[in-house]
Amino acid sequence: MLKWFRRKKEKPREEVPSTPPESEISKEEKGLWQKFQAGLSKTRDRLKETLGELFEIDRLVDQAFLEELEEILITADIGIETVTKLLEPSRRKLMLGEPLKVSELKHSLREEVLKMLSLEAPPFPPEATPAVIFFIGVNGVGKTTTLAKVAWHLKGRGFSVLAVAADTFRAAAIEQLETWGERVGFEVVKQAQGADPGAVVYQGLEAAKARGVDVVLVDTAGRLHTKYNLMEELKKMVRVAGKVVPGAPHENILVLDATTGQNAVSQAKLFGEAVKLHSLIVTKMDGTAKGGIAVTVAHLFKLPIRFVGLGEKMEDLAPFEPKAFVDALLP
Ligand SMILES: Nc1nc2c(ncn2[C@@H]2O[C@H](COP(=O)(O)OP(=O)(O)O)[C@@H](O)[C@H]2O)c(=O)[nH]1
Ligand SMILES: [Mg+2]
Repeated sequence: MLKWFRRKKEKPREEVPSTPPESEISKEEKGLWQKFQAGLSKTRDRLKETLGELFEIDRLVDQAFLEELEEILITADIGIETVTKLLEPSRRKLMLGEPLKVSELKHSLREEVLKMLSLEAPPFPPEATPAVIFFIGVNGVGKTTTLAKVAWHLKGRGFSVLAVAADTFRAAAIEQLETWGERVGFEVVKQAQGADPGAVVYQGLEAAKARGVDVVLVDTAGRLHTKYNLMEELKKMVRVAGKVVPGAPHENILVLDATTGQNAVSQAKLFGEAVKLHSLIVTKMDGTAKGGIAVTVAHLFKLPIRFVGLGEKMEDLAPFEPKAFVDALLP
């Protein structure tokens, strides 16, 4: 189990077997690992194709080699600033005139990526009852789908879940969440299309408190993140949540679509200016060769990645593990 997974309240001793059956854990973990690997295959293949030749012979690295490597990493959508940081130890060695072999550089690169991704993360779901989690991001990144996947994941871990349909712009958005609610098995608190999202949040959190629900997942609108209104509305929803449940929202998750590449950086910046962001979920990792964006945003904004989306079904969500990610990308 991941370090940041919060356990559902301990059951009385006698009810729990002293250790969970070994085979079950490894089977589950194996499945996720395979999914992770498969999802990242496009990014990995792209890197392999471009890095393969460069890394083929374990020769001494020179300036030209570093420059070429830099360019390749940038095309995998790791931003320039991040690439510079990743290659810093290697560049320093070269500048000092110390010999650096390709194998050493590879090792150093892996270590640096791992360092960037290994950010301390508080438990998930947050330790509050109800724990209130907002899903934030521009239209189409996968907020609603991801919310449903997270609901499924949390239910599997024994948490009760309620969803709030606070994207009230389109009737279809509310219906989409309801359909997921029926499929996965969670209640959706909603109002009519066009209703004040703050009012829906209020109603949803009151319902969650009354029912003793463990986790509330709030779906938000993502229409044009450059529009002032959306950001003001988001701020209002955050304020309302804090009034109903002290300390809420406990986690604001920015949902990013991996296929959008560098644009994800400006999305993180804009949303981060409006509300405090706590973590990331990167979706559509299954369909892109630009999985490197995850590294860039996590590094630039110091946001831990909770999960990655690897498809459209509810089980297509994998908890993010830096080591598994690095292994999958730079085997
Ligand atoms: N391939 C793939 N598609 C995804 C993933 N996550 C979401 N989608 C799809 O992206 C589209 C937009 O998702 P939606 O949840 O409606 O986005 P929202 O506007 O941010 O709420 C839908 O067709 C989803 O099925 C993912 O991880 N992989
Ligand atoms: Mg949506």
